[in-house]
Amino acid sequence: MPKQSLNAVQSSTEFEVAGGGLLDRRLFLKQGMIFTAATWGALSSQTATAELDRESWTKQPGKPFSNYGSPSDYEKKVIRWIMANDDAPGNGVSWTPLHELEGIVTPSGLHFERHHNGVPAIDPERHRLLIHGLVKRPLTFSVSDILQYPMQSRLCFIECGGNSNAGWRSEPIQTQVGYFHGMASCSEWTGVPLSVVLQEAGIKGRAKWIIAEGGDASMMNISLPLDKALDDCLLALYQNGERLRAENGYPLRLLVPGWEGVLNVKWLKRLHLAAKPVMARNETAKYTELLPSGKARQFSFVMEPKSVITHPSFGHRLDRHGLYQISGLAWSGRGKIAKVEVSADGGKSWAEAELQEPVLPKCFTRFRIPWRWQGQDVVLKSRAFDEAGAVQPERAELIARRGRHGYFHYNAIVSWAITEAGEISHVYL
Ligand SMILES: Nc1nc2c(c(=O)[nH]1)N[C@H]1C(S)=C(S)[C@@H](COP(=O)(O)O)O[C@H]1N2
Ligand SMILES: [Mo]
Repeated sequence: MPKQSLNAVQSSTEFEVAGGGLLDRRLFLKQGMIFTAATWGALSSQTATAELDRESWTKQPGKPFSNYGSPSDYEKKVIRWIMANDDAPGNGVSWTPLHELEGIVTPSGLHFERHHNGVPAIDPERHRLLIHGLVKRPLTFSVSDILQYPMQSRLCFIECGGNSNAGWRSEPIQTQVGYFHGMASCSEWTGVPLSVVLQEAGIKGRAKWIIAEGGDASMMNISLPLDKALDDCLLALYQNGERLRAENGYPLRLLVPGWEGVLNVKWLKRLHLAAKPVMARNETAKYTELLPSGKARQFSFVMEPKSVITHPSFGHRLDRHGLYQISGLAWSGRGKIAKVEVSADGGKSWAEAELQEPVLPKCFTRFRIPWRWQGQDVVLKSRAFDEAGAVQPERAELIARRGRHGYFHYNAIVSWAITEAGEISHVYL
């Protein structure tokens, strides 16, 4: 491995960002991940092998095999935070701890949950999916019927339309990224294209919508435009290689890539083809947005581009000066992330981050950029651009467009202020 001295790297590729330390993605592009300890400064300490050899785990046989693995005992603090109704504990949310995770895949046990009336204990042998309404042949499928069709996998995010809604508050919420933006998770989903089973039922010409209904005690239903159903929706059976988790829709859920979470009906039991939307609770009273004009925006399905720096972020503390790797997540319901820019001076100047492969449509994308902190006050921000040309807005722009009475679809730029002491808070800038 070629040794890069810090000064050589610095003089050839870094540039100063006004007041904000040094940000430069070319450090990564040119040298790849070939950073030596010298590049980063002394982050490691020398541990004598003899010392390690005295640890108990090197002396006794370890635990036997397990039929199903679980995280290390030292990682038990990495959990979903639950916010549920005291009187109806199955109604609420649990959040993905995005600030504790890396890469783009959400471990299945940490996928966020949004249930309206708890997690049903569905016996897959007895579950059925009915397709009826404006079809030539109403059909009923068992789960084993659906398992026989050719399948496809795709990595994609699911994000609740209510994710990040704390951003609408007049004061910036002080909480970890996961409990602010963690109603979004990303998995590899495998299942049967919805178009295949719809074609088998035969779609009548007047059909324009599909009313999808879940088999839980909330009987949640929602209207999905037929065009989207035929485009890229899946009847998902597997999540990250194993059958769906009960919380995420076992044995069958609808996957509606890039569109708001509520359309991804879990425990799917019915698809009713219709000429018009059903005007369900979740597309009238909820998941609509009151605009400054006094009119409400309805059927605002697509999740607009969003990004957030997860490291460093609220709850972390910078305890040394020197090089850091800023890391974060970006995603867009319109397609691939085209670019993420990072600012270390509150948005005066921006540098382009490296996008880690794979960069997939409607999927979490990990961005990274090296940054040198010299101990000054800084404000870190990231902004996402997608391939459809949409750009993540500043908060003031979003409010100018949408007003102050919003609750859903908040996707403004997030700012982290870092003090000289290395403390991080959420600010509006
Ligand atoms: N049957 C049913 N489907 C449902 C829900 C529900 O309560 N019941 N919640 C919806 C909402 S609002 C969201 S955001 C997503 C959440 O999916 P997840 O719990 O797998 O993260 O599921 C949707 N599908
Ligand atoms: Mo949701």
